[in-house]
Amino acid sequence: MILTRRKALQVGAAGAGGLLLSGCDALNDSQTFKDGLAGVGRLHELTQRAIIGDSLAREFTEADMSPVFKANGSLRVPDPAYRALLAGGFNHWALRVDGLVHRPLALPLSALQVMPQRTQITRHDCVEGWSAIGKWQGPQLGAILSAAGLMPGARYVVFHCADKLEGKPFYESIDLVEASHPQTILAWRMNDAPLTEPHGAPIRLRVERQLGYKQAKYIMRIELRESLAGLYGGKGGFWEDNRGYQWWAGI
Ligand SMILES: Nc1nc2c(c(=O)[nH]1)N[C@H]1C(S)=C(S)[C@@H](COP(=O)(O)O)O[C@H]1N2
Ligand SMILES: [Mo]
Repeated sequence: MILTRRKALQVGAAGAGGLLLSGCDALNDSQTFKDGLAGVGRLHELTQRAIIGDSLAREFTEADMSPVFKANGSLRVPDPAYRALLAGGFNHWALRVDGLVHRPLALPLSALQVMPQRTQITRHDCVEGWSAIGKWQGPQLGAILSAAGLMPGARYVVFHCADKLEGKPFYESIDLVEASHPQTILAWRMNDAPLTEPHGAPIRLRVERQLGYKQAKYIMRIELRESLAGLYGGKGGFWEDNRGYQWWAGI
């Protein structure tokens, strides 16, 4: 289904009203807490999440914004299909939302741009030892998931990206708690200008309570899944599969 402008406005209204209603079933299911308690990373996750609850990441003012925001990881996407979309100003691009949803979506950039927007000035922390404060704008991920309608089995939100690293497709994932957090947005604007290629055009994830490597750039498709097993290396992200980074990257 292609979302029209009118439909996108309805989506926005639905998203603002009841965030992720169908997601609550999955959240209340204690199976999440029975999964993999053995790992230290998991224990850290549960401890930290019990403390942070639904807290907001710190937001800053315009005066705090970094004069230079480093780009990291992929800076350019060689894939010919991506290059054609970029050359066309992403007018022929649509974000696919599929997997365990009642209504698979194909959302053009214009639809994402007319949904209710959130703007936030936050600090990005990369594990490689640098931070930068930038301004991000875009619709809340929760509103988009509400529009797609989560099936009861949906537990993870996977972001499939246009770039490859070391010949492997880049992907990342978060769970429904992070996905429905108010500061979790699909940013198409950075520092008051459309996202540039180095920073992830046409859209990138901002999941503000997590480290830099979770902030997936070049998102082409969002897939709702019950499990991360069987997807690439099975650990939920490129860095998790190939560098041993923790899936839970809470700051
Ligand atoms: N698709 C994709 N997303 C990605 C990466 C990447 O290489 N490819 N690198 C990650 C890392 S490690 C960081 S620190 C941030 C960097 O975002 P920036 O380039 O806007 O600074 O993007 C993250 N998201
Ligand atoms: Mo990073």
